[in-house]
Amino acid sequence: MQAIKPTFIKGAARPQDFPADLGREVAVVGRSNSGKSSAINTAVGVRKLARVSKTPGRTQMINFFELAEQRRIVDLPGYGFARVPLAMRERWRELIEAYFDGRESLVGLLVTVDIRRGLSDLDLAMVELAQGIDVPTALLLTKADKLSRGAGAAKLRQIEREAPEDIIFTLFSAVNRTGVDEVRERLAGWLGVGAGT
Ligand SMILES: Nc1nc2c(ncn2[C@@H]2O[C@H](COP(=O)(O)OP(=O)(O)OP(=O)(O)O)[C@@H](O)[C@H]2O)c(=O)[nH]1
Ligand SMILES: [Mg+2]
Repeated sequence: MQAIKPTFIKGAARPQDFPADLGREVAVVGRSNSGKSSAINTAVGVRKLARVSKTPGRTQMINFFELAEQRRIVDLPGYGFARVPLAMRERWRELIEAYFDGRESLVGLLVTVDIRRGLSDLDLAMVELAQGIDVPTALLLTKADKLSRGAGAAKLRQIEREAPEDIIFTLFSAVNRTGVDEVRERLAGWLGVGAGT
């Protein structure tokens, strides 16, 4: 397979706008501001591929990126941002449900969780949703640089206790690059193509 430079394909606000459901695709989902876009950029090694924002709830569309021919990574809109109006939350749910409902090319899901905040009910619901359709799922405990090594390890153990048993964890930081190699290996395993440099 020909490796290409990771590129933005399109943002889709409606299921009709999703790119063709061919090949393989990995999705990244998580709370608003949990570091989805930063994780994608760090993992694929392109600094400004996905838009990073200090304001939570910016990414309202499903953004599709191509890593190689028919190999995609998908930035899903964040959830759990209290100030988002109810109608928008409803739209988010419909869009996410449409995405997970029969997306044949979906081969893996990364759920980003700010390690300082721990798991929310919505994080657990996403994990359940993915497991219910047999999509391999891993939790990315993001912003690990914000905690000391000891505090990070303690938080990791706590989250492990709260999470479903068969779930994989990676301690991650887009800032000090903790866990980057692990995430790249996981992506390569799922997509069958190398990510990042
Ligand atoms: N310290 C630290 N900050 C991070 C890390 N990852 C992301 N951030 C910061 O957290 C904020 C949100 O990051 P994004 O990557 O935009 O988060 P997101 O989950 O894509 O956010 P939405 O698209 O709004 O849902 C930004 O200010 C980032 O710079 C990290 O590993 N360490
Ligand atoms: Mg984002």
